[in-house]
Amino acid sequence: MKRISLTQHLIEQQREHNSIPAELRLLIEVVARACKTISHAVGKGALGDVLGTAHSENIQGEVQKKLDVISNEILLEANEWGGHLAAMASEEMESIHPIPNRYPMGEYMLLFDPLDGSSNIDVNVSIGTIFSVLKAPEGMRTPHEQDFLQPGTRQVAAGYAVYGPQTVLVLSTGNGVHCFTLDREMGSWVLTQRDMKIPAQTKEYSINTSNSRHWHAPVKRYIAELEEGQGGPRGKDFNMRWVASMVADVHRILTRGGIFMYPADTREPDKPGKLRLMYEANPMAFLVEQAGGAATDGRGRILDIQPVKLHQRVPVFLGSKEEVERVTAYHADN
Ligand code: AHM
Ligand code: MG
Repeated sequence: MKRISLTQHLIEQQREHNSIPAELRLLIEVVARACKTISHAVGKGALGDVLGTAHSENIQGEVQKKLDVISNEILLEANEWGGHLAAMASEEMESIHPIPNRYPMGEYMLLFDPLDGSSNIDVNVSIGTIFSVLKAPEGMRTPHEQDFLQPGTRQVAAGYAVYGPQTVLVLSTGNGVHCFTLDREMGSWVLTQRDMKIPAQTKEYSINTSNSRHWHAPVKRYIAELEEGQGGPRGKDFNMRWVASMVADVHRILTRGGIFMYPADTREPDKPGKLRLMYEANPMAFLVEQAGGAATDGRGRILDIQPVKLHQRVPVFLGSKEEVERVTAYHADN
């Protein structure tokens, strides 16, 4: 098999589609390099003294794990000096991180969840990094949070890495979704799947059912129908999978289909769901749509949402198109 590296793939995409300017390619390669470093740190586990909590809280009031903090630092340091970015924003930082003025300022802005699936770190279950790339607004001099508040349709690239049995990087620059596997001996990303596609139909769903008593009626109805299986209105049996790392659940869906849901519920009306729009839902929605799937907040397309704040949360329904459309239609009925 001819091995195609990440660099070669990006250059070829640029030639074919003219969609990846050199600066963007550099940015993606730096993010990929940082993911390699994070993968290495994750892989050391107890031997690297990277497990456990960091005795600090992030902006969402969640206790940070040591690896959350380490991964955030790795991404910041890797991306600061290259000259391709104007600012960064992260799940782990309350405010945006403008590029220090000792470095040249670029035209892109990077958002990330440095280590998604934090509850799985200490138990050796797949975790990952999610990222989203936006362009800085025309004429921007000093970056502010406001400059990041662009709908997901404006993303120029998005991707995630999964640190699992294999370390993979899944990426889109708007011309399909492509998967790279880290060759641990060579230290390089090798293209292992071109054009990932999500089948429109599925028999697999993914939701944290421990919250079921709090769900709103449309979600209760949808899940009840799936659970009824062959004898119910859907006329077929469904299987359920919940890793509790969005990266791993989405990766399964990109590989073999399925629907992933993290709905809003009745508990806290001011907190619509758990996942964050700008660095979790938007990049995943971009990838899922690029792979032929759909992503909504139960009402409309996630990528069309005009963000109002950096750390805002959003209900998420994504994956196989027919299922996402069905649960979204149930919301409209309500
Ligand atoms: P995190 O970014 O703090 O790790 O939280 C996001 C994660 C998602 O990866 C996952 O889908 C979800 O939280 C799991 O939530 P739950 O604890 O309800 O299973
Ligand atoms: Mg996360």
